[in-house]
Amino acid sequence: MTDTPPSEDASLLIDQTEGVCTLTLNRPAALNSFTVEMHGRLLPALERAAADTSVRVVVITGAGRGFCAGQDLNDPAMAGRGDAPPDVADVVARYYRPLANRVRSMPVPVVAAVNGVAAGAGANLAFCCDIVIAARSASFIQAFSKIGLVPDCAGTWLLPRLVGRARALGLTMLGDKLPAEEAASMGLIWRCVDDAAFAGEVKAISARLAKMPSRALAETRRLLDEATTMDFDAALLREAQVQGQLGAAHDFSEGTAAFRAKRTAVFKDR
Ligand code: T3D
Repeated sequence: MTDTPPSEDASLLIDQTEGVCTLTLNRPAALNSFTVEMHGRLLPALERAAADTSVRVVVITGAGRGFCAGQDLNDPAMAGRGDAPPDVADVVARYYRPLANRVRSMPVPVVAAVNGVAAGAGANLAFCCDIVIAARSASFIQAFSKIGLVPDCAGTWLLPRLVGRARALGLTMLGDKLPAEEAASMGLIWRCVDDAAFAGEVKAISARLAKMPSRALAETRRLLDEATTMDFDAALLREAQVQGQLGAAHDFSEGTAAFRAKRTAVFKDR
């Protein structure tokens, strides 16, 4: 497993330690909102993590007091040409759609460590992740309605599935700040932890996921997502197909051998 020292650049910090690749959005003065430059670093970093078999879990977090405030509304990409309005469709197609698809199809689990406010596409980036842990002082805002847009970065797909239509509409239409504790109690995120315990909890859960069978976890996510548009029997069929594939793979034989030998399994499939 190759550990690399933190690599620093303007808008994204990358650290790889013991199979955990931590990507820190790093524009704290603007609450880590997305510029073209930051998009240009995050997506390739995710691509590299997906291709690097020594990476077993990805953590996305933010520097400073925010997680991510969505699109940087001052970025040149938001300025139109002359009298023409900004090409918002292009920004979404070029950056947010590939980002949501990439996070959602990573071959390893992705943890959102929400250290502070997550707004607009920043909130939905977190909800794209598999496990969302938030500090108690963090909050989530579907800020889109306040600036005359609809939710993007997969918010329209994710929110009703996570919390149901009534809450999804309340959150997106009103655009109120939702404290992390309420987000956890309505099932929008996995867990809210005290600020003092936040870093330790993120570390513990990431280390735990890094030792788990990555391929089975990624297939679990895929089946859960697929099943939302399937009937009962079609979902049973997909379970059987994927179970058949995993049953023939290394991690299953290792897992069962380790169980019988009463030792810790060492998983390696991707
Ligand atoms: O092309 C497209 O636009 C399509 C894609 C859309 C995706 C989206 O994400 S749309 C939604 C964009 N995001 C927002 O509308 C959120 C805007 N921000 C806020 O509403 C508030 O900042 C927060 C509720 C997130 C936090 O409020 P608060 O009071 O804790 O902090 P603040 O004072 O507002 O912000 C601190 C600084 O960050 C401030 O800069 P300053 O005055 O200290 O120099 C503020 O301007 C800056 N900042 C916060 N969010 C953004 C931002 N700068 C640029 N863009 C932002 N989104």
